[in-house]
Amino acid sequence: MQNKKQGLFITFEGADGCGKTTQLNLLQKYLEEKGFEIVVTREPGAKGLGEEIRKLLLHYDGYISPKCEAFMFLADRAQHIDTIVKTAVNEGKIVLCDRHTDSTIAYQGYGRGEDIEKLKYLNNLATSGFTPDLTIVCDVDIETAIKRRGNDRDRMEQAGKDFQIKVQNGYREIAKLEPNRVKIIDAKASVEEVFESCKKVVEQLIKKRYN
Ligand code: T5A
Repeated sequence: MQNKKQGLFITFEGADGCGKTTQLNLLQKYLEEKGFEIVVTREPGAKGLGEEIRKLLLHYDGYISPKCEAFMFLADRAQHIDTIVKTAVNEGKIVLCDRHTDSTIAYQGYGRGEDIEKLKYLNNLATSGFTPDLTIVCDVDIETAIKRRGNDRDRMEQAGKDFQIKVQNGYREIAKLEPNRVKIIDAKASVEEVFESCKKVVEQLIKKRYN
């Protein structure tokens, strides 16, 4: 069924609490049942050194400058792509990644106000140009996302509602600029309904790649 020579790299994105991790987990189960070999991973902090960077990014109890924050996400990404993602995709696996380059553009660029073109350049440097085949952005109004998130807030989630709105608008801009790769999914509906939309875009990609 799956051509062992060709894997896929699918990323999930969206503002905090949008429901992307739930969708990623459902997709993993769905694709495994179809016989695909799946690797689930995340940024920041897939494992090892990345986990240490994640602890600092999300729980460091002091000031982190916006540029330092950006470089820490990028450092994690460079390690993650080189040690986990590229290998798995080259082995023919489907990699499902919770957040990737678009998070840096949406959060550090649109959210924190860092220069977007420079961030794109740095993303490219960190990944050596290795780009997702598909990016699913779970789009939900920020009030709903905040409710879904609950009260336990990490350092990034403490940035506030206005910040999350900028992030969400950032994702919408990214999708406009790269409509072939980036698909916006309406994530306000029930988990099952949202999954139907995810499945649709993933099946289109799989059909193109493996049939
Ligand atoms: N970051 C990351 C950057 O600033 N720059 C970068 O370059 C990168 C890579 C990562 C933080 O780092 C930032 C972004 C983030 O702020 P994280 O711990 O990975 O932090 O947190 P999040 O990515 O925000 O992920 P979460 O797991 O907290 O939220 P999700 O994935 O959006 O949501 P999920 O699926 O866990 O669902 C949240 C709750 O909602 C429910 C779920 O059951 C769950 O309780 N839910 C729904 N309820 C009703 N209807 C639905 N359709 C629902 N879908 C989910």
